[in-house]
Amino acid sequence: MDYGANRRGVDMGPSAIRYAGLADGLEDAGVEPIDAGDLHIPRAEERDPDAAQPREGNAKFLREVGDVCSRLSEEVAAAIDEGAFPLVLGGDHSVAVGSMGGASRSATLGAVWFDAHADLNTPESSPSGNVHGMPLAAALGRGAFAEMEWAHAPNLREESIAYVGLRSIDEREREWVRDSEMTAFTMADIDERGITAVVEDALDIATAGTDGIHVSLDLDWLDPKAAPGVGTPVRGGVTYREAHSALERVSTRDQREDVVRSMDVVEVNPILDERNETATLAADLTASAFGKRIL
Ligand code: Z70
Ligand code: MN
Ligand code: MN
Ligand code: MN
Repeated sequence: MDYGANRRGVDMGPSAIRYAGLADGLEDAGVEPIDAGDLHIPRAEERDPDAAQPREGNAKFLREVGDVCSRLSEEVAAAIDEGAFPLVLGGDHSVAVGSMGGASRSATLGAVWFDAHADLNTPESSPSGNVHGMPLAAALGRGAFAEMEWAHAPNLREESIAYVGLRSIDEREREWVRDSEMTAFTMADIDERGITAVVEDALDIATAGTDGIHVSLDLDWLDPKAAPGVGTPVRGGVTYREAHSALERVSTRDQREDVVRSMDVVEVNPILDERNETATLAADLTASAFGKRIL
């Protein structure tokens, strides 16, 4: 879906990631992929034109996002119940509310948030009205989200959320991240300590005292040179190699401790991409996260 994004086109992300060879990459990782297809999501134009206007504070298409996330949450919870691993392809990052809602239904959940952005705006604080800048606030039930049944994931533990690679943050978000129990590893931390140490710390934080973790990969986490096909590129992101290394750490930890419950891969925008390279990178990074290795 693209209801939560500021640019049209991320709704085509899943097609592009599939086309780029996601299933083959997962098989190379030793996984047997089952494509559960797409949720039916009416195009924005088919919706009430008023939905594109900010409402409920400053949030566009909020009811539409809520409807998708409710349905996604059911699918994710059902997949886990069946013993499968839910991998959610966005779409814009607001789908993560559904992923985390479903994954935390019968377990306490931590999260590792690979993203340039904090995604902690509320409808009240959002400068843009784009819900993809709000999924963590929604899942934590902050601000206006407290009243929204579809949003709040009660078993998501704030103290078990770690950002990795944060570098673009709004003024209110900065205060809230500082005051929160979450841990933020910024690009400065990665420069100082290296990607491996930072990701290991993030995994320690997310796994301590939880039943499992959600891994959320926003492709704008990477430097725009490596991932040009995103709606909100921010200079100074992680490199192709750092990203692979990070997701390899995730799979190594999961192979050892079986802690990863769910994952989403979001914000690939094929319209803005160059020769599908961002979608290809998304597929390759996902394969790394599931254990694909060079040798
Ligand atoms: C800004 C906002 C954003 C993408 C999150 C940016 C939000 N903080 N953009 N992820 N791709 O509008 O809330
Ligand atoms: Mn994001
Ligand atoms: Mn982002
Ligand atoms: Mn596992």
